[in-house]
Formats: sequence, C-alpha cells, structure tokens
Amino acid sequence: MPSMTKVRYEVRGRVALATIDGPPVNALGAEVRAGLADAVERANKDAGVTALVVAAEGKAFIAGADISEFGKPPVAPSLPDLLDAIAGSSKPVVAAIQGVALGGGLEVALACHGRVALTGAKLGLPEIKLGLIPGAGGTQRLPRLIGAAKAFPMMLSGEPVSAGQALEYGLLDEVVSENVVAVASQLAETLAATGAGRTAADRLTEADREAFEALAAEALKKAEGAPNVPALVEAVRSVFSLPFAEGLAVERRLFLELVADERSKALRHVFFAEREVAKLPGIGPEVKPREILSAAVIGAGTMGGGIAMCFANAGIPVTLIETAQAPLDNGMNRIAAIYDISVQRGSLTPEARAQRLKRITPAVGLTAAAKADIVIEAAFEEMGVKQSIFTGLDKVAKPGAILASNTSYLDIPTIAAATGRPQDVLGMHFFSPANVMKLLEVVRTKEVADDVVVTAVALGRRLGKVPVVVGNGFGFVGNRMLEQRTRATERLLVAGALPHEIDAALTGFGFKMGPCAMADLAGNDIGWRSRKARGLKASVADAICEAGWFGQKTGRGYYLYPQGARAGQRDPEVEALIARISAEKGVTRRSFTSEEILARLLDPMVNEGARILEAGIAARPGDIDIVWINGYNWPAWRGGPMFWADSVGLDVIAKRLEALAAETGDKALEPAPLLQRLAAERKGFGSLKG
Ligand code: 3H9
Repeated sequence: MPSMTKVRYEVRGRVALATIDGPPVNALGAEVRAGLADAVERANKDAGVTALVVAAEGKAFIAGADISEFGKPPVAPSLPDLLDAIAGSSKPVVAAIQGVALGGGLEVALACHGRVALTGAKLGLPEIKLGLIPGAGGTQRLPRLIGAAKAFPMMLSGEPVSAGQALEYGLLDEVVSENVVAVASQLAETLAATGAGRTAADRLTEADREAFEALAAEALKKAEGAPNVPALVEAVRSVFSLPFAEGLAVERRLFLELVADERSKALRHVFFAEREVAKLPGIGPEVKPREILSAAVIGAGTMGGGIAMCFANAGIPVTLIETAQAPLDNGMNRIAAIYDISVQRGSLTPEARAQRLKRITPAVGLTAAAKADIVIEAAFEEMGVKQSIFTGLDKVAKPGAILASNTSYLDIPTIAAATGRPQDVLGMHFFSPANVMKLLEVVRTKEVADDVVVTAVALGRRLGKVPVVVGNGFGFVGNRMLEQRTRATERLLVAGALPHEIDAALTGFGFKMGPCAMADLAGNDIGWRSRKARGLKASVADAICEAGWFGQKTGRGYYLYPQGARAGQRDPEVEALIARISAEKGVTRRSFTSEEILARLLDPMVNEGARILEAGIAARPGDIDIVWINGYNWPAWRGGPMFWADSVGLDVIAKRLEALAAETGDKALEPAPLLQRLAAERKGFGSLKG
C-alpha cells in the first residue's frame, strides 16, 4: 500500500479539504490516487462533515495521469475507480482549481459535483498529443457537461481553454480572483444543503449531435492515419447512443489499446526527452544566464537573415552586418519579402511586420557589433573566413559579449582560438530556414564558460527554438548522422534502387521528403562543393552535378521539375545514368523492398548515433531523437532514430550492419562498440538513461 503523504486531509468547519501536494505538477501517481480515495472515504464516514473540497498546492492543480506509469503494472486504485468514488460520493465534492488542470486532472474536476477556478487557470484534455484519448471519463463527462460540439474540439486539439472560456462553456461554476478554496467550500456547503448537483445530459441535443458529427467528419478526413482521432470520435459518439457506464467502457477499451500502441509510446518518450534535453550535464541551477538585450548577426545571406528574423520576431533588437552595401540590401529585401508573404497569408499584421523590420538595423563592417550582447556569425562556411571574422570581433566586441558561430561542420575551438576569449565562444547551429526550424544545436567546447552555455540555451528558448547542447565534432549530431544517410542513399542507387523508390520508403515511414527530393530542394551543388573540399567522391551525386542538374533551381536534379514544378517527376536520363554507373562498377543491379531500403538508410544513422554517444557529443540518446525530430522532420510518432532502433531491437540492427559491412567491405559500417554491447546484453539505448 503506497503511503498517502501526497494528499493532506483536514476538516474546516463542516467541510473536509483534501490538498494534493505532489510537486512538481501534482500528477496522479499511485500515492496521489490513494490519498484522494482515502479522503473521499473519510469524508463520507465522518458524520460531522457535509462535503469535500479537492484542492492542490503549487503551480498546477493536476497535470494529469502520471505518464511515467503508463505501460507498467497497474497499482490500485485506478484513476477510473477513484473517479467513480468521487462521482458516487454521497457528500458533494467540489474542485478548487488553480494553475493547470490537464488530462486526468481535468477528469478529476469533471467527476466532482462542482468546480471553482482561480483566474489564470487553464483547463484542457491534451491526451491527443500523446497519441491517446482521455481515459478516465473525459470523453463521456465533458460532452454531457458542455455539449459534444464544444467538448470534441477541446479533446481534438488538446489545447487548454482559459478559466473565463471554461466558465462561458459551463465547465466551471465560478471563477474567482482569490480565495479559491474558501469559495469552493461555500459551493460545497450549498450543494450539500440543496442536494443539487450538475446533471447536464440535456446538453446532448439532436442539434449538438449534428454539430459534433460535422466536426468529426472533418477531423477524420484530416487524421492522416493517426489512430487516436477515430478512437476519439468513437468514444464521444457513444455519449449519444450508449448509457454512461457503457460509454465509459468504450472509452476505457480504446484508451488501453492506444496506450499499448507503439506510436503513443514514441510520443510519450518524446515528451520526457524534450524535458530531459533541458537538463545540462554538469551545470547546476546556480549558474545564471548573462543578460541579452541586443544582438548582432554577421552575414546577411539566407541563414544570417533567418537568424536576424528570429531575434526580431522575439522582440530583441538586432544589427545585421555585411561587408558591403549590396549584399546587405539584398539580405534586407529578402527578409522584407518573407514578412510580406506572412502578411499576405494573414499570419502577420502589417503593423507587426513594420515593427519587426524596425528591430533589424542593417550595417556595413564589424564595428557595428560593438554594443551587442551576443554576436552570431553566419558567414561563408570556410575556416579562414570564420577566423578572420572572429579576430575582428575580438577587437570590437564588448567584454562579456557572447561570440557564436553558426557553422554546420567546422571546428569551434579552432574558430575560438582566433580570439583571446575562448571562454565566450561557442557554436549556435540554426537549421534552414532559420526563422522556421525549431532545432538549435548549442555547441559546447571544453573552454567555453558554463554561463555562456546557459545563456545560449535560454536565448534559444526565447527565440522559440528547441536548444540541444552538443559536443564539438564534425557535423555535431544532426549533420554527422545525416551524412550517413546521404552515403547510404548513394550506395542504394548504385546497388539497384531508384531515387523515387528510396524517397517512397522514407515518406512511407513518415518523413515529409526523401533524401533525393531533399537534395534537389536544397541544391545538389552544396553537397558536391563540400565533398570536393574534403576530397570525397559519390559517383551518382557527382555525375548529376557534373551534368549541371543542381535540383529544383535548375529544373532538374534527381528528378525533373518542368515549368518550375515543385514535385519532381522521374527522369529516364538520370535513371539511365545511374544504371551506367552501376555497370561501370561491375554491379549487377537488384531490386530492394521498402523495408530493405529503410534498414539500409537508417541503420548506419543509428550506428553513428551510438558513436556520438560513445564520444559524449550527445549527452543522452533522447537528445539525438530531439535533434532529428526538430531539425530533420523525423516523425515524432516514430520517437526519433534511437527510440526507433530500440523498437526494432539492437540485436537485429547489429546483425544487419554486420551483413552490410561484409557486403560492401566497408569496415565503418560494422556495429559501434556501444551498439554491440547493448545488443549482446539485449538492451536498448533507453537503458542508458539516468
Ligand atoms: C492523462 O492524463 C490520461 C488520462 O486521461 C487517463 C489516465 C487513465 N506525468 O513540463 P515541465 C513532469 S495523460 C508525469 O518541465 P512546465 C515533467 O516530466 C496526461 N510527469 O514544467 C517534468 O519532470 P522533470 C495528460 C509529468 O511548468 C516536471 O513534471 N497531461 C507530467 O513547463 C515539470 O514539467 C499532459 O499531457 C505527467 N502528466 O509545464 C500534461 N507532467 O522535472 C503534461 C509533467 O523531472 N504536462 N511532468 O523533468 C505538461 O503539459 C506540462 O508539464 C505542464 C507544466 C504544463 C503541466
């Protein structure tokens, strides 16, 4: 029997008060459930008590079921049983809500006989975001209380509503600006005296059903194979056709099916990985960020312009610096044009556009960076260029200013060595388009000061990014693994697969685009230039570039793009070229299934991920997953490459890599020692946590 220390029970006058005290967010773990069940029982047994109020300490009322308990053996009382006890209590129970009431937390409130909330409270059922549906009566009680046409969109979006909105919906009885527990106690006594309780099944009218069905039809059309949307529709629909208890049983069955589904497991993994990634190994809470009131960005190209926009969008004044007026004007025009598109689309008002543009000050010459609290260099990707910029910055930047490079591949300590202040230098690697993509790799060197890392992470969040701290090393985390996928693509093309087959395998997996379409979009010449600089060759990719087929911008690449088409069409010439290259290499082409293609593309990435972990470039497997989900469109419901590898089985992946290494004679494809060890122990990367 778990201890009940997380719920305090006391009696104030004739009303009992159960206060949840389960920091950080009062999730409904076993102890909290047991404490609440005990409070309901005690209040019902105590002749001196007429009603019960459920309240909570801290910033949240209740953040929901304890997500970390899902998939583990159940511990009584279950949440549905607890809520049955609350709803069936002979003495009225009233919820006193402050902060967030989410998921199971709102379901607790819904099972109560009355609900009072403090201004600023937020109420929602976010289960959909975890690949689930509400599983403790939410799909049955909320529609009965406020009508299915209002309840369904709340559950479908997962977004919480404000206390004011909830009051308007009839979800709350009262909203108060203070003394929420006292007001809830008064309501509880009134309910006890009058015997009144909310029976709102009359909200379920024919008009409501029709409105719900229209919303449901639209939601199902957009569901794109997500299993929980049809489940949500089925559960809510049953409020119109089944008695309450049977509806609850339908909801329970669907909820349990979804909890067991690999897609929800992946989304739950991502939820925790997103929070883990914020914890910086070896840096305690005593390390405070430096103040950032202004910024400068060096280089007004696509990347620099996008980064400047991030600052302007976040309300931070930024100076955009170039070496000459012409590229600066081009850069500013490009930024204005991007904002124009947002205004045309209606996502930005003309006033906001003007304000944002005003925050960007164009300037020629590095001295314009003198007053900035942070300078981000986004110049040409060449060490000499970077070093001369950092030497210049060292002369002009104020003491304590953070000097960051947006390099994708280059060695940060070498860049930092161009200054006399390596403790202030780090990498801040944005992803293109920088004003859109969420990922920010914060590259931590051995020399950089802890508060600089903390500042970069805090700033990243202010800019709306997902910052992931990574170690220094070629390509850091994301591009280092991407290179493995690019090489795998080349191998597959030579061995017998065609561009559209490779791309289809990845889009079938859930990516928005495959590697060939992606290369055509980004420009094949980028990789070509980088290979040449490093003395590397890729027969097919090089031949395509030698033919001048750089991708969409030239109308052809791996595919044809007639008349500026955005979706590529198969190109017989490219396919013949690939076949010729295979023949020249003496390769007899063979066909590959989608599964084989996937394994050949993804296994080497996982292997590289293992090496990245061995080298300490990423602190945790989950960090790698967050990089790939936020920077490279890895589908979140597949959990990221390391989670995916665990779900396939590391022993399976290790065997496949051994076979690939033998077939190609490429020793680099042999399983990394960490992968081998975990596979032999029959463990996953997930076992490395904590
Ligand atoms: C559900 O309720 C199912 C039911 O319908 C049916 C059941 C039968 N569980 O985000 P933060 C941890 S499904 C376990 O950094 P914030 C979190 O990991 C649930 N742990 O704070 C972190 O731990 P740590 C539906 C949880 O202030 C710490 O709390 N509910 C849970 O930025 C602080 O979190 C949801 O989906 C949880 N439910 O945001 C709500 N929630 O410090 C999920 C949080 O060790 N939660 N933790 O890293 C949230 O949206 C945000 O956490 C919240 C606070 C807005 C509450």
